[in-house]
Amino acid sequence: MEIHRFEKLWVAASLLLIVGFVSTVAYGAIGPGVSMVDDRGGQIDPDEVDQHPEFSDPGPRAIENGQADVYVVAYQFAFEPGSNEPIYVPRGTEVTFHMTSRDVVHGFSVVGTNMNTMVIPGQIATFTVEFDETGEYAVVCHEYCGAAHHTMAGTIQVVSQDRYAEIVANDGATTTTTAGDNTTTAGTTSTNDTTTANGSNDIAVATGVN
Ligand SMILES: [Cu+2]
Repeated sequence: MEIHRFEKLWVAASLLLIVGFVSTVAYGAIGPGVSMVDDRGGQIDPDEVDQHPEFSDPGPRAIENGQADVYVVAYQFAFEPGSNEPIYVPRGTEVTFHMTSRDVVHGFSVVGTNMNTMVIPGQIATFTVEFDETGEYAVVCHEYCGAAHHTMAGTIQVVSQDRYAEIVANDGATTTTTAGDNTTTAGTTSTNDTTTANGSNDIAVATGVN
């Protein structure tokens, strides 16, 4: 059977395209570390976000062992914190963001950087970053989430570690869940004794299984 020259050419071209597409996906996964939101951050009942030991009081947590955690809840059409008040993060410290959604799928994209994640109801998305300088970043929702999606935005405020400690202390003064929860390591859930004390242990254990 004779195959026409052009036929061979097109087969070769399409094979080359496929190899090209697979290579870009492989590069994204291995190089810049692009990955799907998985179970590393744990799972959560989207209807019970308000009862979760951390997400019931979202916001920044104190720096421990050179590492800080920040909890953010997304909903139609805001980030909490983020939209009404900035998300404060410390400069020169590893910051792990823990994010979940109360309603539909949202996105969290930090403008001008490669930081972004999908925020999926039921799932806790995490990523760790370090900010070298103080300043402000804009955050936008980059997953269409409803009629006012285009208004869903916020800011990240990078402050000095001293200022950050002040902010966390002031925030903690009005809540009961902040103290003691900070020993949670990034991406895992509270298995420390202190979570038992605040009565939210069911949820902490449920997410810990994952
Ligand atoms: Cu949104």
